[in-house]
Amino acid sequence: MITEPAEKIYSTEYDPLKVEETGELDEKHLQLLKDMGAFGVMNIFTGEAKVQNFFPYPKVLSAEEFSFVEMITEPAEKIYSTEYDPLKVEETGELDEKHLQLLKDMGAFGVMVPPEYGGMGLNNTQYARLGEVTVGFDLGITIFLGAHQSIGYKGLLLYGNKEQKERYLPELASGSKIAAFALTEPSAGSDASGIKSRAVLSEDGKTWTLNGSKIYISNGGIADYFTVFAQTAVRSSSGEMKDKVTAFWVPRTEGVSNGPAMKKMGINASNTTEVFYDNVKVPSENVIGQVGDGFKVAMNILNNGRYGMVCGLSGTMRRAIAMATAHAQNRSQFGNKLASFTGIQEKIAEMSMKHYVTQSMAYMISGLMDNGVKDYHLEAALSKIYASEAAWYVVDETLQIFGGQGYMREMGIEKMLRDVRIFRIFEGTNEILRLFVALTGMQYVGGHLREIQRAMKNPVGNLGMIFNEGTRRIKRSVGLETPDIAQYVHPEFHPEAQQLAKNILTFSSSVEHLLIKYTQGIIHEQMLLNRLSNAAIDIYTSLVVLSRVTRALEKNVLSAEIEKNMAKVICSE
Ligand code: MYA
Repeated sequence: MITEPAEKIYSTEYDPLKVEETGELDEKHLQLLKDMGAFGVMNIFTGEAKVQNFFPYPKVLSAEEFSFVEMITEPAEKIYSTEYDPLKVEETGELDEKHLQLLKDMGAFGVMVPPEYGGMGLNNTQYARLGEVTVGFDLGITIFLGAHQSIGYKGLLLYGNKEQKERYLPELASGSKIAAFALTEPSAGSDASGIKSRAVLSEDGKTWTLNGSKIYISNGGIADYFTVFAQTAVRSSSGEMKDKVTAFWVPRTEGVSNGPAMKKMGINASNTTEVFYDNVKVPSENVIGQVGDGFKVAMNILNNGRYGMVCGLSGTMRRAIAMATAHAQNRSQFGNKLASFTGIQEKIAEMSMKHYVTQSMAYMISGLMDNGVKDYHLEAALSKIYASEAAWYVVDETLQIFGGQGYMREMGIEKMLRDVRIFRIFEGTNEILRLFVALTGMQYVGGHLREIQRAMKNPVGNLGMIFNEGTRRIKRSVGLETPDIAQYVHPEFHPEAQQLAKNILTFSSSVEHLLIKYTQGIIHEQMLLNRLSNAAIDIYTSLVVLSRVTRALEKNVLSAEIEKNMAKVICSE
């Protein structure tokens, strides 16, 4: 439904060579993309919510796909629920041979690698399900596996050429070789483009010499291969040389070394070190993507990794809620089970709603990705922020429900709390991601406003556009132009859909108002940007939940009534 119009447009009327020459998309095609909702959640910034992007809620797995995942997750659940001791692994800081082998045997190192390269070839929705089921047991192991495949060799999967894939993916998918993602540097954390590592090409163009150091690298001490980002001199179109980031696939070879395992607050089953590159020779065929395109390569790997985190955190919350619920049903105080006290019931309800939202976000993104949507970076960032804060809340409340017992190490909840804390920091701190969401959305609106400004310079030629925009604004100012969300939503939720439509308009008016008031200076107004971002999260949350609950009610699934109650509260909150 989403990709069909795009295919039609691009296969019949679009001339890529012409667009390449002019260097920009013409008005008509830009508008077509907007109309088909290609800008996803970005549209809430202009008040033109392309709700059809989020409805119907993405198809769940087919029976065959589902049973395949169950077949894989069953041994994992068995292994981790019976024989695995996360506290012991945490103490030693590494997985024992037996458990490592079990993970290899079940194919856990190549979950999304296509079968022709030796992997399991799961689609994104299957991956989401697998992550959800397996991750709850030990987030440290998740980071070990995630740093390897979610970001470590993801560059090869997304941008690698045939030779690179054929040569490296099989050994990575089997787990006989381990990968790591090396972006962060001592002076470049959130400011990813500020990296100082440098690679210089030899005169014959065959070899790069790489120098620099990276910090906080997951799998840094055990990886056989690194996706490394370094500055390189690139000739710009005007002929001058400029520094641009390039991504390299670097084997552990002469000149590569690492520091000792860093002592961390949590995720101790994963290895984190500094990594040093000292005159490392990297063959030119090991560039990932194009020379100079490394920043985009990094960002797209991270967009992809952020979605994996949302799936994993959903699994963590699920496990915590199961523990809290079981405890509340068993533990008596003042002559009654904890579960009978409304104060405890309220806690578990709040935890369950946060889990419901997170899980809905995970499957919304995986569904969009499986449907071929490429632009999901805002959705991934919004969901990562939400999921990491929700998981912190849920695990903390679980510990609270367990009381003194929860504070003791042997329960494993304090470990979960320590483990989950990092998710608000890595793969983009929530602070930087909030700014990223607000600024990216505003850039989109800014472009829109600039188009109108341009049109005003030639009012006669652009009369249609100016008239349409004028009409839209007048209608909006008297409340006539609200996005028709209700048409997609189950009748039980029409009031919530109407409220959401109004919220989207209020939001987009605020965005426009701020842009007109501050113009480019808006980038320095972090307090305002944070508020916009929080509003965007709330709007997106409601959209996703309305979509999921509509499906639940239409299909009358077993949990429909509970989902309805949760969705009512989530939307009103
Ligand atoms: S790895 C380290 C993580 N580090 C980060 O995440 C760094 C955070 N910083 C940034 O993301 C960037 O520096 C920011 C932009 C956002 C601040 N998608 O001028 P710009 C484009 C697509 O804004 P800057 C770790 O933690 C942008 O449009 N494009 O750039 C390990 C522009 O394009 P153009 C993007 O101000 C954790 C250009 O780039 C994006 O310098 C281990 C420049 O933009 C984007 N997102 O900074 C975890 N951003 O030029 C293990 C920007 O065309 C995994 N752009 O206009 C666990 C997983 C669990 C899995 C479980 C399941 C099993």
